Amino acid sequence: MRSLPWITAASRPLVMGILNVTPDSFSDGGQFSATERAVTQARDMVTQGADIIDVGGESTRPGAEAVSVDEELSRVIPVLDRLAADPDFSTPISIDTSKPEVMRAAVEAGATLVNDVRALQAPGAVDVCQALQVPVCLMHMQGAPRTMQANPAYDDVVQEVGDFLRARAAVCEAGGIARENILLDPGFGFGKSLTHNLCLLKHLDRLADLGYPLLVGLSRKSMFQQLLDVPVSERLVASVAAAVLAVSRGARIVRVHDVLETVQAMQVYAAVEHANCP
Ligand code: 7PM
Repeated sequence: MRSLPWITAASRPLVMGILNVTPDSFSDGGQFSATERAVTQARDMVTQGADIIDVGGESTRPGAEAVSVDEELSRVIPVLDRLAADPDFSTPISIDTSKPEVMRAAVEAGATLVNDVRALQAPGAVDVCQALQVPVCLMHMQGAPRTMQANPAYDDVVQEVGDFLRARAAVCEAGGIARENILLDPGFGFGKSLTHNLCLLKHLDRLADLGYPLLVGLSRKSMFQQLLDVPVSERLVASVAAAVLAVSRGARIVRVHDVLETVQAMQVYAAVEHANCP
């Protein structure tokens, strides 16, 4: 994935499968089994139709503690090495990180897209991505993961998220990252109330109008807990519905846990979009 035309040219919105390589999701301990399980899950998601696999070793959940560079590397690099060594695995991989050291090592190990919830604001991150010549996803977050859901506040959430994303894209372009290599993401749930999330989804077309492909992550998020009062295990239907609403308003990539169901929904969406009607 040297640049992004294949995203805008794709016949349907693309589905990015979430691969968390954190002790939270692999609680039986041991790096070996965590790596094995992640590799198996990556293959399963590809079988289910995933277009991209997003590998992440840092938990960015609200309230989460920071992870060291070495710890993050020890989680994600073995997974990338295993997938790179598999001749049957050719699906593009993105690396979900904010650390320049992890970005570089992951791309050297085969990742072809950098997904950063901090929009390359870490010192050196823009330079590393410029040197690596990889596409980058710049996400909006208000505050920091540990505290961002305490009291999110905006005068006009759509305007402010758009202003931030436009400014970060400008910084990246000034730093030598090609405009064609920039994706934007409003960051659902990252320092946003339920109303903020709903307004961003309702007016996502205004963010699409910034002119960069949009990626969105709504899958299983706590906005559905607030809306429906259902646990994580019962948020599939809401997540798929939200993904369809997002692509209908211009999103080009949806980042999800439930790949099979979301791919089917995207096929229905694309069939309607492309229907030849007399
Ligand atoms: C707990 C709560 C664990 C929330 C993980 C999360 C996004 C992302 C994440 C997103 C992009 C999740 C989040 N969310 N990257 N990484 N966009 N680009 O639901 O919305 O996976 S972490």
